[in-house]
Amino acid sequence: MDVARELLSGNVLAGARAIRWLDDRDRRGAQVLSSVFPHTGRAQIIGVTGPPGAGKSTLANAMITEQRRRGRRVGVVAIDPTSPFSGGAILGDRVRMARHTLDPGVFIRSVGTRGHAGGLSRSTHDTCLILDAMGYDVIFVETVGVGQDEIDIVALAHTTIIIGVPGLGDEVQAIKAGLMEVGDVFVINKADREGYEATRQQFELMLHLREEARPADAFDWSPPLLPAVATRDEGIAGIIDATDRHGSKLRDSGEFARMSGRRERAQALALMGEEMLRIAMERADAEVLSAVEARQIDPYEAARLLVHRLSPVQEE
Ligand SMILES: Nc1nc2c(ncn2[C@@H]2O[C@H](COP(=O)(O)OP(=O)(O)OP(=O)(O)O)[C@@H](O)[C@H]2O)c(=O)[nH]1
Ligand SMILES: [Mg+2]
Repeated sequence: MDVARELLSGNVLAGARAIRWLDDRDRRGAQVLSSVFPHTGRAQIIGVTGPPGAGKSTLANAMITEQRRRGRRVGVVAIDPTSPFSGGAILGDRVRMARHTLDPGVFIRSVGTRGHAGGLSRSTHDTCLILDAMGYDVIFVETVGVGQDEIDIVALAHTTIIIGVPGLGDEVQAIKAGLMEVGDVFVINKADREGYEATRQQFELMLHLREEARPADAFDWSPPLLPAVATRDEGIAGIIDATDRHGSKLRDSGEFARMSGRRERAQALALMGEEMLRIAMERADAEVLSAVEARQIDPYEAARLLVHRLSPVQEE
């Protein structure tokens, strides 16, 4: 099968194969990506992040339904940071999202690290490009947690939804530490729970402070703060209204294309870094390595010599 052509026409088997090749670093993956790349850059990538158990998957599930109602085809990338020892979370998500698995307008993939450094953001990026080429209008990227990895992954998204829940002081601190800056739409899920009002006030204060600190030349967007009860589908239409508004504003201002461009640039640099490391490791000078092994020179000196002795790389 002509994988590139098939996936452009939306064939999910072709899409899955391309993603697997890219994950496996099979050469055919890069070839497919290069033929479909001109057809990417259209999908709105929406990052969904928040602390463990906040209701990200339940909410994503409800948001898929709402996007489908609005006539859109939806891709979902669920990040599995525990892979290759994937725990119960993704399995639970599969069950939770089961109602969408028979819908040809929805394509759900989970990505793991496969043990490669930087693998998570690379696989996520590749998967998003393939889904984009397959013609999905919206791609949800769900990540667990609130650490630096999540912030990096979220940097991939055009629109970022940050989910908080009532009654967790530490979590609010964690969100404050980094995610407050990158969120475009804030949701307090489990609004049916006790402590909603106090959490809403905390978020409101943080958003207010962020507004005050916003540089005059920054993108003109004030992040809304919305309540939701994902398990009862409450507040979902309002969230999609907000991500739609954000998407339109990005497109109208030209920022959408600029963001996508910056993302590909960052990806190119990251791939260059990986490639250079691989090449350098392969060509490490044996003499220098023996010398350091025999303790004739120290590791710092060895590293300096190893870099120095690298020969220029010829294009293959
Ligand atoms: N009361 C209440 N429970 C909810 C709500 N949304 C989700 N839950 C429940 O919270 C639990 C966790 O929901 P998930 O959607 O798995 O949360 P998650 O953020 O995806 O969890 P991880 O992926 O494990 O981090 C489940 O038992 C949900 O049924 C809500 O709005 N109200
Ligand atoms: Mg989840």
